[in-house]
Amino acid sequence: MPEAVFERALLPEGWREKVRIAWEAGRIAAVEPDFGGPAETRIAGTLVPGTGNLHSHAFQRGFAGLTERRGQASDHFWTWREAMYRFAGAMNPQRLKAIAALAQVEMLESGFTAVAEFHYVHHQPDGRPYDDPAAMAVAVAEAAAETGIGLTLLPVFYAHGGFSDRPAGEGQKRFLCDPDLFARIVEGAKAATGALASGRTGIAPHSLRAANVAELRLLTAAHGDGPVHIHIAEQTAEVADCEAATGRRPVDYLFDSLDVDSRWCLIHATHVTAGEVARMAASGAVVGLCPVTEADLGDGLFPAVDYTTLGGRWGVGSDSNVLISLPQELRLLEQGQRLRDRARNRLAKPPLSTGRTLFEAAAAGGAQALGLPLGVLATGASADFVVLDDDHPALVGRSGDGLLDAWIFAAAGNPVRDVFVAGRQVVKDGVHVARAAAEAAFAAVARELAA
Ligand code: NGQ
Ligand code: ZN
Repeated sequence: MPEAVFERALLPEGWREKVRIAWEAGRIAAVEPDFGGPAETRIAGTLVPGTGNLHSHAFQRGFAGLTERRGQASDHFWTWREAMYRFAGAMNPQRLKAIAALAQVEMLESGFTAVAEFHYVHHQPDGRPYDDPAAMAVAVAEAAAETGIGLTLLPVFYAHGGFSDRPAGEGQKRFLCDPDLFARIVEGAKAATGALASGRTGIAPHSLRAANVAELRLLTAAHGDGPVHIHIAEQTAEVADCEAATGRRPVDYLFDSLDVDSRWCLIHATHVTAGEVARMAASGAVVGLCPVTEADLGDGLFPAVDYTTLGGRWGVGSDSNVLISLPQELRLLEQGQRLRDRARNRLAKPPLSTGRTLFEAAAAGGAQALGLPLGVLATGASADFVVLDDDHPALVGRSGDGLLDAWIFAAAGNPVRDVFVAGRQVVKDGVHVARAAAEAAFAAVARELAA
């Protein structure tokens, strides 16, 4: 059985030293702090659990930075979406695999050990399914097999262009499914993730705009286990459309229509009333916050102080992958609340520091949202390890919670040194073992798309 003694580790009970961890078949078999015996492998640095990235559209990594010009008097989410649709039109399985692999390499190097891929570009450019209707989903799983990242694959159900079953637009035809075609894509995704060391399949009705309540009921019943993710209340226009169509705001409408429980992950949930905040917090669902993308797209600020005060669960996602970084997501989440409130340490739960509070909440919420046993260093959990180099200039001289604070709030470089997923080392000395190959494949696609 492989084992290692880590100099220091964040266990469920807190910081411990000389922690022996043994693992078997990808799962932690034993955790023993204050280990005094001999050890073949001693790993210096500070061990923390792997965090699940609960929301990604991998292909969007390929157009990061391409929408930073104002094309008209007012630029906003919906104009960005038009540009994003044009980019999506150029995807095929081979390009998607290359882009997803680089995105996953960057996720792993930043401290994420698994990703929930909210996957909706299913069909050929003219809207016809590929011979294997799951070909695009399989491409994401093939990237994960190469990078070693844990993968919760979430095939997206997309049927309408807006509330009241408005017809889908031209730019959306690659996304569209009826429930039968969708079920075939889910089957393909299950086969592909079943072959991974850390894999899972769930479902993702895209939004209340793209899936109606009857479809939501059908899908959640037909795919009776595994995570259910949905985009909700990200933009004020979406809230207004929902109110016009249903008489209710999106989160209230969802909760009035379905039994929203811990299977659910509500992506963004930016525009919510106090009543909606309380309903979400009481439900056991995870709110999927994507602060880097939400800032980039001008979405608005989630009321995280109110929500966490009520015990609401949350995690973070890199979403548009405009910039992939676990610490940046956590930092921006906290900083948004500080800017609004003109106060500091808004999300801390003393005596824990802000960094520790953020890190542990995102690790727990990410694991729940992905439906994978990560985010904790305990027997039975996935052997997902992130080792911080505490000799790095950003961390040197810090200890305990101070290491997490320095990593999240004050590190210019990247102090993540080693990363293991399901017991397999994928990042060594800060660099993914397949980075060179992933960069080369990505560069070929990026040049092709720019030509
Ligand atoms: C998406 N992304 O599906 O990629 C969405 C935009 C939509 C973000 N919201 C499209 N970040 O919501 O209709
Ligand atoms: Zn999204």
